[in-house]
Amino acid sequence: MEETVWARDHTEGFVLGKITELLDDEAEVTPLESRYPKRILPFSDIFRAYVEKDKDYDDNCEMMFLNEASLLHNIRNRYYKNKIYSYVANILIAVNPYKEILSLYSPETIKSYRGKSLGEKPPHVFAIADKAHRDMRVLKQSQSIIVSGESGAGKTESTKHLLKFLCDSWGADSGPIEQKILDANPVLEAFGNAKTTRNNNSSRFGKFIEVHFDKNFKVAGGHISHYLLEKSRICSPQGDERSYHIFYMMMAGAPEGLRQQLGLTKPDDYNYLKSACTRYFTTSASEKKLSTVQKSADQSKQGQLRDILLDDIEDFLALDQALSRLGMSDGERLQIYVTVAAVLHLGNIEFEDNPEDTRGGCRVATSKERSLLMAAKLLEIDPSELRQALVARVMQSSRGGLKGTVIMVPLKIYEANNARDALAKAIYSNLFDYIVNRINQSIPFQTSSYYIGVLDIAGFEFFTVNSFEQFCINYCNEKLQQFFNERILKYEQELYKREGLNVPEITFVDNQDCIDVIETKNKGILTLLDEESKLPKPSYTHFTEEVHKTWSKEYRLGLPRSSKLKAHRSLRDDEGFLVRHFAGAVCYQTKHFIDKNNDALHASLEGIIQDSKNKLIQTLFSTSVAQKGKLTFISVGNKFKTQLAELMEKLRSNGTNFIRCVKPNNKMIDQQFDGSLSLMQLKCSGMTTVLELMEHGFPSRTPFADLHAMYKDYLPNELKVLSPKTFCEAMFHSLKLQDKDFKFGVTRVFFRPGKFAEFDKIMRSDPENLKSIVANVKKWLV
Ligand code: AD9
Ligand code: MG
Repeated sequence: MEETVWARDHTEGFVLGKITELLDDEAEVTPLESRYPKRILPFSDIFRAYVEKDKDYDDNCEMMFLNEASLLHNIRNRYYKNKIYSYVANILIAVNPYKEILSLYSPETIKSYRGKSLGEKPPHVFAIADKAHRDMRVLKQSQSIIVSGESGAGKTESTKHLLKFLCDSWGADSGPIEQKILDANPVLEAFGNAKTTRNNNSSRFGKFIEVHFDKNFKVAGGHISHYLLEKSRICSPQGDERSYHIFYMMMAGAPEGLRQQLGLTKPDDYNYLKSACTRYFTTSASEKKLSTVQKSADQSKQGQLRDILLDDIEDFLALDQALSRLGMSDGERLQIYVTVAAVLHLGNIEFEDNPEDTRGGCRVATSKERSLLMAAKLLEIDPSELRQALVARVMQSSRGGLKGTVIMVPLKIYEANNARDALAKAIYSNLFDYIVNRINQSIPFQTSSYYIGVLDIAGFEFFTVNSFEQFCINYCNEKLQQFFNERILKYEQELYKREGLNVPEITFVDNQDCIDVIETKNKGILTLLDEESKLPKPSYTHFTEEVHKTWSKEYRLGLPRSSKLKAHRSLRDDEGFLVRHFAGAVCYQTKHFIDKNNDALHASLEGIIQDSKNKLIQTLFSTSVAQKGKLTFISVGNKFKTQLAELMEKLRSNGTNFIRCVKPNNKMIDQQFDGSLSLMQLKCSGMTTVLELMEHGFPSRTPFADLHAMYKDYLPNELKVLSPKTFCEAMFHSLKLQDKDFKFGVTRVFFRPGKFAEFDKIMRSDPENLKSIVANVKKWLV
């Protein structure tokens, strides 16, 4: 009755308490701290606790009891000691400290991790990078490092540290390849990152960065694949968020002459930036100084001040230099800036009803002529053609005698707005593709033996309203979760079998059925969406009905929840669907699925943009497939599905390392660990399931040879010559370790939770103790 336990708590995750009354299938727990109320909990919310004052563990598997409560406790405990990293076996958990931790990433630290086995030094991203390189050398196999976590959890920062470690440690002697790999980051961030409410530097695209190595395992080149740039942000960033950094950086940091040439004034003057938060715009040196002073001000205001840290002026200079080092000439850089500015001027073109048009068409608002002229000038297209293409579209007539002839259909104001936005999105996203391509060209590899690929892609997402972007990202996370299950859970159980250990099987939920609902060839949601888009009159309600009709018997698919419906009255049953993902159920609103799934511009716009005299614009649209008058459709979902399949194939043929990033609070401040928020993330990332598996299994394992190498120096010469396996048998026998605490497999020793630490402690204990152990070994051998 008096045993201390962890009891579930809504805010802390778990609190320590005593069981004060046992009921049928519940118990009453009285927390140790009186500020928490007594509670009655089912046994599934109560876990055994073993808390040693101030003790924390590098590897969560070393703990006595492996459960979600002790995991959370260890991570929290370490976080407050600035130990943000820990392991669950070979998986690294990284908690975002939201502050700089002294010398955590210094050149000395980098050096100290080079060539060290996992576990020899405190947990670190560097240890994972070093392991990946070692595995690549020893196993002669390319490696992946999968960095996951929700927005703001620290994926991109971890990725940068991994790349820095790899480039610093094995940078090529011959040229500045590694500098280019590192230069790619500020460029990608300028064009693909934005301030959101969750992260001031949020990546709005996914990436897989490959560092290639030659036959001597030195850096030989790099390659970046990118996924799903968020396009809606270009035209309509929400409330307190910003559009992509580059817009503000140019406005703040570009030389006066360039700004005049591009007609750039201040963010508030542009429709695409207006509604967003623009207060980081600093124009003068004195304002800049002010923000520098504020940087070092009161730490408690760190969250707000961090905003000011986004220093657009300095960032622009850094970007320009990075682009230049990546081999882009003055002319090419200018063309890039021109294109960015053109997007903003396009956004300022507004429309008004055209009283002269009897068919209800619109025209460019007279007051916005200047924006039209500026956009056309920068894009080097004919302004009257641009005007025409924005307010009307060409179509092939399907009527009687006119069938097949091309006709002009005037657009209503909202349609013209959509056409303008579609053009702006196409220009910007093609520019992003182009920049990634140019980076890839500048870090080519002639000889690549193997590579280490780092995946930095958004984790599972669910918001109040979820649309096509969330659908794609959650689909991706289903696939990654399946891969994680395969690699970690299945592999672990297969290892026990192979090594002949009798460990009970643990069941985990296979999510193949959920993936099927989304991607099955003929009737998956992605196919249904494409089919809808190809209809003469696509409609999201019809698409939604089709989804329900096709999948209504499948557990993974459901109607949107009624509670959600009430919160968003506009959402009717037939306007959305719910998917039961591995990490929870998400309602998707299908209203914009069809637009968001189509990457094609309407033919008139496509035509004029292809006629541009501007070399860069020509390149951006050189691969277009539009034919005059024909409805075109380029499926975003299908492209992503193909990209994802390629990525999964790479991941499956590589060795794998996982880094799970955790965001400790939503305020983006240091020294605050929100228990239930962090626990949720540990659950979503599969960490609690792994621990459950380990609880019944043997989480620490070491090959006989490694144990022998580790401890032989503690032994007298005559025992050093023992074969690794005999050595281990002799040691374990002499130490009188209990049989249930370890198992001998075919190639290695397996330890029950917490027992490896015990073994290590004895081996490294005082010499007198060791002497008696050695004497025992000798006796056993005789
Ligand atoms: V998103 O899905 O792109 O929105 P990420 O990439 O997971 O997200 P990011 O790496 O951008 O998050 O981290 C967010 C912020 O947390 C950074 O801008 C830093 O201010 C802070 N951070 C993250 N990791 C560290 C760290 N190891 N040390 C110090 C950190 N600060
Ligand atoms: Mg990121």
